[in-house]
Amino acid sequence: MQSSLEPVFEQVLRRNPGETEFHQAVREVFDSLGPVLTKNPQYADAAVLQRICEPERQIIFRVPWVDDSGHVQINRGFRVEFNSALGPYKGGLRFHPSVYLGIIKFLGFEQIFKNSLTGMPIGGGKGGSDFDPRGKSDREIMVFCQSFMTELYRHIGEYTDVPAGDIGVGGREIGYLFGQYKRITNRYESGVLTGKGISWGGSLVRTEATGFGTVFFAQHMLETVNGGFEGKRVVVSGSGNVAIYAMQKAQQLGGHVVACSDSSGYVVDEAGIDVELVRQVKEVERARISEYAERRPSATFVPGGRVWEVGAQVALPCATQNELDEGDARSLIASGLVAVAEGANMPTTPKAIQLLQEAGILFGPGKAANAGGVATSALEMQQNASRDAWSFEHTEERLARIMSDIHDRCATTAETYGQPGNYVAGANIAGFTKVADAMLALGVI
Ligand code: NDP
Ligand code: 2IT
Repeated sequence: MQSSLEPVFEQVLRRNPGETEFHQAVREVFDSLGPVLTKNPQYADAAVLQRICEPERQIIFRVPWVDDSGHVQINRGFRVEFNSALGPYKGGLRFHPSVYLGIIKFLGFEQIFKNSLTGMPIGGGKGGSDFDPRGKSDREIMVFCQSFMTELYRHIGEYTDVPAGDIGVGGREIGYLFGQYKRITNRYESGVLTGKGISWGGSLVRTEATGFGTVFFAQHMLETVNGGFEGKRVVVSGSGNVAIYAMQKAQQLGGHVVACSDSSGYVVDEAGIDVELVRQVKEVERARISEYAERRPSATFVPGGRVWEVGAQVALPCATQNELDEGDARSLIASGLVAVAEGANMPTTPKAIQLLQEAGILFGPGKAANAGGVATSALEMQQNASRDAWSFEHTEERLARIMSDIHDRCATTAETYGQPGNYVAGANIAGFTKVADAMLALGVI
C-alpha cells in the first residue's frame, strides 16, 4: 500500500475494530489505489477515501419471530447503506448464521465498486441477518421474512435503497419480503426489490445472471490467451444459485465441469456434473450435496474435503468468502490451472491471489466477475420503471454486453496504469474513479 494511504487505513482499523472481513476488503482496494491518488490529488484533498470507507448509514435491528414449536426467537437484522453517489443503494441480503456487521460491511464496500463497474446508475449497500434458514419450515421462513421487513420497509424504496438476494435469500424469500412490503406500504412498488418472480415484476435471466456473467467474464479472460472454455476442465465451489448457473453456462460453452460442493463437502463426477440433478437436490429439495452422489453412479462424495484438490484448468469459486486459500492455489496451479473467476464475493484469500498472479494465472476478482447479478437487477429495475418485460434472449444479450464491457474496462484501466493483465488493479481503479468523481461533483456530503 502506498505510504500516503496508510494513515487512512489505520483509521479504518481503529474505527471498525474486529471487523476482519471489512478490513480485508478495504486493504485490497487501497493496495490498488496508490497510482490513482498520485495522478489525482483532488481525491485526497476532498478526503474521498475517508468518506468512502464510512457508510452513509448503518441500520441494526431486532427481528423477533415465533418458531413452529411456539418459541420466540430473536435474530439481528442489518442494512448498511454505504454509498449513494451513483444511484440508490443497491445490494443483496444475506441470511446465514455467520453474519455480523463486519461481513455486511465488507459486502457493502465491495458492492460500491462492483455497481460502479456495471455502468448502471446504482449505489452500494448490503444487508442481512444471522438467521439460519437451514432446516427451517416454509412457515418459519415466511414469518422471519415478514418480521425482517416490518422494520426494513421504512428504510428502503425504489429511489432510496433496493435490496435483492445473496446467500440464503432466493426467490422464495424475496417473495415473502415483497409481500410484506406491499402490505405495509399499500403500494405495488415493484422496483423496491429485485430477484422477484416473473409473474410479479421479476426479470428473465436474473436467476441465472450471476453465474452466467461469471462465465462470460472468464470466457473473455481466456480469449486473451488461448481460446475459451471449450474442452477445459472446470471446478466450481458451492452448489447454490451462483454455482448452478455458472456450471450450466460453462457446459454450454464446452467446458467439462467435474466437481462442485456445499459446506459439508464436495462431489466429483468425471462423467461431467449433471447440473439439473444438482438443482433438483439443492434448490428444489433443499437437501445436501451428498444426495447427488447417492443418485449418480459416476459421482463420489468427499465429506469435509476441499473441492480444489480435484484439480482444474478453470476454477470458479461460487460459495463464500475466503474459501480458496494459499494451499488451494498451490494445488490448483500444480494441476494446470489457467484461470480463476470469482462468482462469490472475496472467495480468494489475499495470499492466494498473490500466488495466482505471480504464477501468471488469469484472475478475475468478484467485483468484476460476479457483477452480472447486480447488473441484471438494474435491468429488472429498468423494466419495472417502464412497466415492461423483456424476452430472455434480449436480456441475456444485454448481460453479455455488460460483462464484455466490464472485462474491457478492467483490462484497459490496468494497462493505462502500467499493470497489463492485472484485473484486480483494473477493477479497483475503474470502479473507484467513477464513484470518486461523482462524490467530488456532489460536494462534501
Ligand atoms: P446460495 O445460498 O444460493 O448458495 C451458497 C452456496 O455456498 C451453498 O452451496 C452453500 O452451501 C455454500 N456456502 C455458503 N456459506 C458457506 C460457508 N460458510 N462455507 C462453505 N460453503 C458455504 O448463495 P449464492 O449462490 O447466491 O451466493 C454465493 C456467493 O455468490 C456469495 O459469496 C454471494 O455473496 C455471491 N454473489 C451472489 C450473487 C447473487 O446474485 N445471488 C451476486 C453476486 C455475488 P450450504 O448449502 O451447505 O450452505
Ligand atoms: O453480491 C451481489 O452483487 C448480490 N448479491 C446481488 C445484488 C443485487 O442487488 O442484485
